[in-house]
Amino acid sequence: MTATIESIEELRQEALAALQAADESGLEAWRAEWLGRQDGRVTLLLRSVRDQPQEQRAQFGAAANALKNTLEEAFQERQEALRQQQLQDLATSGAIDVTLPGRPQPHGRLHPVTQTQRDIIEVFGEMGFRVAEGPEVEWAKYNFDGVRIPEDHPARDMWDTIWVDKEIGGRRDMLLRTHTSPNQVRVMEHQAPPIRVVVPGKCYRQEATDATHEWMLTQVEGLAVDEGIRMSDLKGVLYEFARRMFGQDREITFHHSYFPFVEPGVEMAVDWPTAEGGTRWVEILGAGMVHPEVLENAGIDSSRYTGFAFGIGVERVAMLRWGIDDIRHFYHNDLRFLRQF
Ligand code: YSA
Repeated sequence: MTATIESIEELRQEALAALQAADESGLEAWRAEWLGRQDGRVTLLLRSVRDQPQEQRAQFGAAANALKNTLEEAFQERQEALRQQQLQDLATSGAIDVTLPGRPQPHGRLHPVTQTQRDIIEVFGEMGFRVAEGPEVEWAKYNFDGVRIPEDHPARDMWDTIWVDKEIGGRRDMLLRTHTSPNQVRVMEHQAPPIRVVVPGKCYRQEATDATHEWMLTQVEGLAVDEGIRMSDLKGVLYEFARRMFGQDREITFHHSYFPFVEPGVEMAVDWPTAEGGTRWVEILGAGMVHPEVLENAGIDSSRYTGFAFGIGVERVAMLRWGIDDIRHFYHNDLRFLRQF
């Protein structure tokens, strides 16, 4: 039977009445019957537009489309009304108490070492240092040779290295980086002076752990290379960093130290009040003036440029900030500890 304009109105009434009568389980069947893509009654109606006499086609088509839109909207409304009704029923039957406050969602937070790493980067960022990153699995060429620790040199024993047991190109010289200093070379290979950069990241050493040593540690490497950079620039920058990190009252000391990639080399330590009322020094970083050979290894003219570099131990800084007496707390994943920060 060919539908007429009048029959469209009848269809509308029939469909809406059926929708009102449908419950949760009848809804889908209603949708299939009326709006189904293949043979829904409205779909068939739309398809029959072409069978209409030419002069009625436009009007018929518009009416059929309007019917489709009306039914789609009505369907959405009915679905929502049934959902509300269902909630209402649950509430009145006592199955749920809608007046109870919602359950709070637990919030995560940043790990104290991550917080400290970010704060360190921010302090240096304000002093003009940008951030770079490098790989945790590193080549010996960068971790050692590039910073003047050649093979068989006793300085390789400064850190017990975790090597990757894989031969590449006839050599086994891939390792978990022992420090962030290989990034000095990586940065200088790609950037000409002036350079001001900090490189954060995890490092790994075969360490016996104790209250101040972990086998996985976080460092923030710093490097500045330019014309006329001097030791006093290094001290000024590190003093400013310590003041911003620990406040005015914390005491800082520098003492001489040896690293093959600097000359001269220093370590910086911060005072730690002991239980007996005294203080002791906790070393937080190694630093120095970049050795000219390190500059030359990376293709920088050491007769023109000088630089300073440092490697800060992030866990140690976090310990000093918050008075944490044992580094091992950081990686035990005890929420009672981690929630305090
Ligand atoms: C020195 C001179 C430079 O021009 C640049 C960087 C450096 C630092 C050098 N690469 C280095 O790694 N020195 S270090 O072995 O003395 O470590 C630096 C800092 O990392 C230490 O002061 C300490 O704060 C931290 N650290 C070292 N071993 C650690 C550790 N923190 C926790 N656990 C360990 N096992």
